[in-house]
Amino acid sequence: SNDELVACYNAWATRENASNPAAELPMSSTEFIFKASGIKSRYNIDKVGTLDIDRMRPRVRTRSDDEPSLMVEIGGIAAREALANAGREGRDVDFVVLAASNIQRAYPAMAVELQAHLGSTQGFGYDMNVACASAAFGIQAAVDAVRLGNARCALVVNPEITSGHHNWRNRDCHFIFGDAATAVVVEPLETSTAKAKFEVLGTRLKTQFSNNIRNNAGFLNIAETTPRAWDDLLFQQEGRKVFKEVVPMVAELLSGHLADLGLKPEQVKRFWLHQANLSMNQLIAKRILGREPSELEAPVILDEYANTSSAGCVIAFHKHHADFGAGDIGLLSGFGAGYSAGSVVVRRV
Ligand code: CO8
Repeated sequence: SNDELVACYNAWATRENASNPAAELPMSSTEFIFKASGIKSRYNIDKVGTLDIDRMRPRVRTRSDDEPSLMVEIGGIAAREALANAGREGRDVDFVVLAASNIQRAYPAMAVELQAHLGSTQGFGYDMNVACASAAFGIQAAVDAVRLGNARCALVVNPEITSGHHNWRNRDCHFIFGDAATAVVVEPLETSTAKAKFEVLGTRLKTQFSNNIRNNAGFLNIAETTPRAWDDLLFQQEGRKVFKEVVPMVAELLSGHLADLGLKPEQVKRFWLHQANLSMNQLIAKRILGREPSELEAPVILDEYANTSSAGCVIAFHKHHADFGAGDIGLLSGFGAGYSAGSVVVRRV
């Protein structure tokens, strides 16, 4: 909860200030967090380590090379649930895209490990990192592969262990992220055995370079001539600038995509938007619709989950699609670092 997180941060900041009064670290507050972001709580892969003021990061057990990786383990749980909903099993999968904000290791690809973990012996897999837009980018790759006949049962998995690359000692953003994993199955409509089918009417992606969300961790760190500070290897952002620049970019992308598909915004029953900030989501939906969105039109899951990076829009879809009837149209969108943004327009079959 916000209270637990704030208590931990404030205890740490108080101790730092006592040992170095010049530090003047400001205190965090539960009220600010909810007012500025709409977040009330988040899930965390290891709450104990994250709330330990001597550590303030999760404890992830170092696994042997023979054990499933953590990303594969949590991605596998989401994948199995998605496959069950689609009436499929792991062995049916012939394309795995593992798309997330940070990948646990360089190689072998996590997607290839996941493919084996699920019992698939056919096809191929690869990893992809497009930050918070990773789900939308992964879905486009899956849709294209299925459309071209390169895959018959594609799986897009987003294991987002954001707690491992987050700076829990930065008061301005320590509350933003949560951990989660999501998965989506993409197949040709004719052969799909899913109970609830959604036809993909179109996908559209956009990127535009910005340094306002950045993480400098990478394979060249060890070779760099000037070692980087520990917090330079974690998530960092200019939150205000992100807010101001990403809202118009995403609203324009989504409006343009709908127009090119011959759809009016009012024909869209639901916008499953990336869950980063409540007012950001409301503003994007308002720009597209030309009025305030209702809670049903742009559902929010961020209060419980916080920003789970690419998983957020898929969680919103997962929790808010059961009331769709045949012909109802929805739009899923992820956006974030890069900048990057994606739009996936679907119709319930
Ligand atoms: N408690 C109390 N006060 C605070 C706190 C706090 N915790 N934090 C800041 N304040 C204070 C500030 O000091 C400031 O005080 P003053 O006015 O006196 O200077 C005041 O509150 C306002 O601060 P801000 O201007 O920073 O506050 P905002 O209203 O802008 O809200 C947000 C901050 C919530 C961060 C907001 O700007 C926001 O949500 N922006 C959009 C961010 C966003 O969408 N980022 C996307 C990143 S995610 C992504 O792309 C994927 C990356 C990979 C994910 C993996 C992560 C580990």
